[in-house]
Amino acid sequence: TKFTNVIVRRPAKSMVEGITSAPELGKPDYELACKQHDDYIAALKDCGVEVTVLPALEQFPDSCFVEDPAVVTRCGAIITNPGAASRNGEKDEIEPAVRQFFDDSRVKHIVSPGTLDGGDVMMVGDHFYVGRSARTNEEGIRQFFEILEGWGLEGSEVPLEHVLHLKTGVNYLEDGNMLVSGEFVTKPDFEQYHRIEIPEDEAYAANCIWVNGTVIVPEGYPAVLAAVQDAGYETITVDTSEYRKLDGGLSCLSLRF
Ligand code: CIR
Repeated sequence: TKFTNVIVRRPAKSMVEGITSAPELGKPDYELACKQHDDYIAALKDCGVEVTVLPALEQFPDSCFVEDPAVVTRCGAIITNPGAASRNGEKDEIEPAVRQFFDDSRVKHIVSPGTLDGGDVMMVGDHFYVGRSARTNEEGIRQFFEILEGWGLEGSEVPLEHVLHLKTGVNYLEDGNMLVSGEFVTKPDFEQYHRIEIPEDEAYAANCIWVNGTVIVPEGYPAVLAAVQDAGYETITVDTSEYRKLDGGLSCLSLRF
């Protein structure tokens, strides 16, 4: 795998109204979130990708989490049907951006009653693991696999118990290495990989991203940083504290392809 392009979207001031399961962390600070977003873009550029920066969308408080309304593969793009009502319209906003990179014939859609969030999709080569979650339903997964098969790719379903999205707790770092936390430590689906187990008190940092040999790690998780470096990766840390307040991590903030 090698990524050439990344799409991100600037956070909106309305992000303070974004969906969260952790209101006790407080509301995000918009100014700080913008600074962290700048740092995120800089880190991606350091990994040698071209970054397309889309403008903020005030009408969608969670729209900086561009990973959810689309899944981009080496064969084509899938515009999803996001499972949260307040986020569903983000699909129409991401589509024109994705179309800049793909011909019409290579852009497909998940349609109702199927729902799917890109945060539930983890790419491992030509295999795509899809979490069945509160956001991603059986019909959404069925449509997703049908599209993949049309491109000669394949997928398998992973039932989720505790996490919002699949990639909340498991992320592939290429080279057979996978970061796993919580329920993913013991799932048979991932037994075949070299699993780097994350301590519970650093579970948030299971959401790291591999970008062309470098792994971007959230700032403030020393055990995870050391484990990733021990696995042989160059690392860059980026503070994502304001996105964490909305259950968002590093992967959620970009589409990488
Ligand atoms: C949401 O609940 O949809 C947002 N507040 C967070 C989305 C995180 N996205 C992701 O894990 N891919």
